[in-house]
Amino acid sequence: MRKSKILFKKAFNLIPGGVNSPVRAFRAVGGNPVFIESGKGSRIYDVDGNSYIDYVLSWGPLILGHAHPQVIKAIQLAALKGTSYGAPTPLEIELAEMVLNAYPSMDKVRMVNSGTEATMSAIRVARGFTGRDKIIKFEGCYHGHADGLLVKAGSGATTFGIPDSPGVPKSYAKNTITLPFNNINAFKNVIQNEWKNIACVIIEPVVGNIGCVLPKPGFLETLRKLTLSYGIVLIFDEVMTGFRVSYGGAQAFYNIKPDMTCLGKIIGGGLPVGAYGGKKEIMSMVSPEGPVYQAGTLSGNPLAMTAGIMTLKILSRKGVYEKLERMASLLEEGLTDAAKTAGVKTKFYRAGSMFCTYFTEKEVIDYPTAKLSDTARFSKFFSAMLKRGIYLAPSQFEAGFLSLAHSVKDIDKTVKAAYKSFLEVK
Ligand code: KE4
Repeated sequence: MRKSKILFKKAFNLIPGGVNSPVRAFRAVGGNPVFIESGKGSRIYDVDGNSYIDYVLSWGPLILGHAHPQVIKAIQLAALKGTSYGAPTPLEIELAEMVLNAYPSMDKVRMVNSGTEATMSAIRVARGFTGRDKIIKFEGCYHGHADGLLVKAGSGATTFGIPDSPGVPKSYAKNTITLPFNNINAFKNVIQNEWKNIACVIIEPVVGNIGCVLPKPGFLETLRKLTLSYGIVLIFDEVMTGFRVSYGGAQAFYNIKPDMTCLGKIIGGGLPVGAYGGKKEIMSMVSPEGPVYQAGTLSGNPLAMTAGIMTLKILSRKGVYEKLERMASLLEEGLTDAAKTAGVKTKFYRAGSMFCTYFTEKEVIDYPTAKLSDTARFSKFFSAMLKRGIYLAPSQFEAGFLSLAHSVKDIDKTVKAAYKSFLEVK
């Protein structure tokens, strides 16, 4: 880890915390981050020549694995023609058609450059469409870093939000109501008084930002029913679950039709893309068609569109999600058995090929129960696995991901490393 250490020291003097996104700094698990030189298939290679089986996959986008030859080739050919025009291209139509075909709840979709931009814009459109100011989010759900979303549950009956980060004005936070995930009564209590002020509810249908927390049966369905009856826009933040838990995302997986959907990660095939879309009566509010402003220099840029189109083309092939399901269930069985045999109490949750191993013996159904997990033990496990060439998400409260490039051999190596690592942290 010598070169990584030197690079981290240097980076620290130039970039806040030495990283361009906080979770990469390994603060939650201790030690120094490894600096990556390259990736290929299921593996990444650090600057010191170590190789790792990668379960982070750039936090979800690389569902085909690193440097997929057809994606790389497509990007190379597109780049030879130019990188960005700031003018419409046929590629944007092609990706929009693929997304709308996969998400029938959406009539129209706008490309942006990140998941944050997608959720921030979707909320503005929902406010413009309803003329209402308040939004509801759920504890533990992360929707990017727009001010109104960095808000935690406030005290008091209507749980007015309080800023979850310095720099977020109280005036912004007070328009965000944060409720407990999987608690439909808390939701009912708030909307019966507040509904006429609430523009939208935004939710991660499977919460990947506290690990992997599944919706209780009926929770999403009741949210859908109640938001419909009160004219509240239901936004599914599928930045992580879109094209991940199934080709049609969590909304297909759970058969729920939201009013708006946010996407990102996988639809960019490893390049920066976000997207938001929904019913035509809502999306007709978006400039220049409607009065709600939203724009972006590189939105829909040809390289990102090309990478996304090729990625979705490969994902739409027969048998792809069945293969991901087989590998994910093999990993689930292996890790669960390894922990049990080693005598370590864990809970494993999975939705398609996103998953999380919590170091706890209690069911994890929301943020408070996730926070009961033993993060110190997770950190030791993380380091023990890294030492054995397995690269997990450097936080107990992040999801892990599989790609089409992960082999049975990779899973086997991972399970063997996990057994030894569980023994080590026992
Ligand atoms: P970006 O702005 O990072 O592209 O997307 C924000 C976002 C929105 N919605 C959901 C459900 C998300 O998971 C994310 C981003 N996810 C994190 C991982 N937990 C990205 C990793 C990071 O912040 O570095």
